[in-house]
Amino acid sequence: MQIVLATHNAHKVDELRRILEPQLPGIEVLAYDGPEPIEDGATFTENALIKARAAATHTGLPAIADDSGICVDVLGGSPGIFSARWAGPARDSEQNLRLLLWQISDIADDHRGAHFTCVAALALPDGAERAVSAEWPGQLLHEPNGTNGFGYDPIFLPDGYAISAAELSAHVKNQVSHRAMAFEALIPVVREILGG
Ligand code: ITT
Repeated sequence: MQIVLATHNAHKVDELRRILEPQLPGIEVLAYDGPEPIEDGATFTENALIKARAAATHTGLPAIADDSGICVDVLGGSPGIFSARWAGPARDSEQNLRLLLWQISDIADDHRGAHFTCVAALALPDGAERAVSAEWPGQLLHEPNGTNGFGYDPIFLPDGYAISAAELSAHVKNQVSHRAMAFEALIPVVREILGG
């Protein structure tokens, strides 16, 4: 049995393979290089389902997608679904991170709460679909630290840790992150529907 990973983000592909493959031994996880749909949903769930549906329709295979981002309390939940293009359509991670740091530069430590959100979605070519969501709480640092991970990891201090998400090993991040938790919840659904 095969399943398509409906993302064009190489970092997500890497994390998702590490999360999924040990738990879905009978299922071959394929990368997706088909057309990217317009992510014009108003929520993480809508966007995750848009991506999963597009890949399932294009490939004729079951597809799973991730829509994720960082939500900052003092910014009312932004960047949220706009995390990948916060500083503009170039989707430059470094510029996104710098803009966010600048926007909260005068905010004190006790008001720098934030969380990552991930919605994991499964869509089948026959139209069946499911989506589950998870959050990873923490706070934003004042300067980037660490080189692991991607995106906003260098400025995210997860609750319960004294180091940034970019200083965690891939092994640890993939056990505790928003992505790990959302896909942990989706895996039984995948197993139930596809067997594996
Ligand atoms: P696809 O739509 O092709 O999956 P994308 O990167 O555009 O790739 P999203 O629209 O879901 O995906 O945007 C996710 C952005 O949120 C991502 O580019 C990062 O900026 C941020 N993000 C999500 N998960 C993250 C993580 O684990 N660590 C750091 N930043 C993360």
